[in-house]
Amino acid sequence: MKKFNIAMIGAGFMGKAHSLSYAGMPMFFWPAPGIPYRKTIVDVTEELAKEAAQRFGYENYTSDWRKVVEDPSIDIIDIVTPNDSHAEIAIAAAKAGKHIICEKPLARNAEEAKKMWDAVREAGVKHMVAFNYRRTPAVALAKKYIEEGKIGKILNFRGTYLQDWSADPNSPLSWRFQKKVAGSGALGDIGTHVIDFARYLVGEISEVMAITKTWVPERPIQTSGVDKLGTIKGESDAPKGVVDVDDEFSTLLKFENGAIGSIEATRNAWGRNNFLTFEIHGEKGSLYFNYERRDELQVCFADDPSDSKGFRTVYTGPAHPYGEGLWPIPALGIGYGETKIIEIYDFLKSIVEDTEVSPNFYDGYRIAVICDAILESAEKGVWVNLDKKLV
Ligand code: SOE
Repeated sequence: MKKFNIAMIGAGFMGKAHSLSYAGMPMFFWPAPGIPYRKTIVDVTEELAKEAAQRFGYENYTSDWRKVVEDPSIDIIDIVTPNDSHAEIAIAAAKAGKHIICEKPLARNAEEAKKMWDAVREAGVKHMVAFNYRRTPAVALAKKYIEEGKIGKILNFRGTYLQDWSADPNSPLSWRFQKKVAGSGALGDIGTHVIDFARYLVGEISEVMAITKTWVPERPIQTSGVDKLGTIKGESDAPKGVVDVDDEFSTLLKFENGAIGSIEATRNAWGRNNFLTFEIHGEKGSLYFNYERRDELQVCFADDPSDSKGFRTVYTGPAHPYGEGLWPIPALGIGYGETKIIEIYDFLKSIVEDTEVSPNFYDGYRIAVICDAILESAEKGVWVNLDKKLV
């Protein structure tokens, strides 16, 4: 069984999630496609990197990502840093011949994402962008039903991603509220997960018509570099800095295959936590998913008997996608960690079997084009056609 030496660049929330997935993947999926070995972790200082190595189980640590990218013993570079460093690290890693998994969104804009996609293509390395939610078994089951024709031709996709961690104006001005680091706000951070669902389940988006809003124009400046996702509040009299990204967006969609739809995302919706949903209507049925009830796919089929027609719940388990590796009884409970474990399983499989994995840097680039178009549409108040936006 091939051993893969992993170097993780970054050690925050996603560093934790990805480290867990390397440790857990062979425990779930056996025989594993390969054994991930946690070789080196990088954080901003040697002290933090040392602590991260201890906590997340890496053999080595450093604060110099360039040294790691050049290390011939490393097979996979895992990028879990804020968005403004994704391109520089990924392009260097591709040039050094490393396979790359990069957190979402791939880049701050389409131009940057295109350079990353060009770099991995030229280098011939495997690449993945970590839109993990499509690997929730219930979402993969929706995809299977759609491919089997169970809901027929798709008419409509309605997606939401609602959170509330930034609804409090004292949630500090982390990098997620700064355009130069994040690229955009709720759009890039969470809206991209729904855009990934839309492309995965329905098909390519052809036009968007959007609106964006920034509800909290200034926030307390964050004194430490660590992003606590609003769980630690700034003092209300602390110096404030400007938020120059969207807090919320809504967009109408037209798909190339004729379907229509909408996506909305906000981090200012009190009471919503990880309210990532889609409802899809087809000519022969409907599907509904909400990540807050992630073991469940709601289905309604037009040819169900009329006296029992209506949404019913399928609890995912061994009979469903990835069921062979997960828990032996439906509804034992899929978590965020499992979606990340499945992600790493599929990524290593693609390397071992030399196949294309999705979502990859091409998908990340197409999603970045859609994000740019959403921002342009909101600014100009017009429909924006995506074909003309490919860079
Ligand atoms: C913050 O909104 C965030 O951590 C996103 O960045 C993740 O992608 C999402 O899955 C959870 O929420």
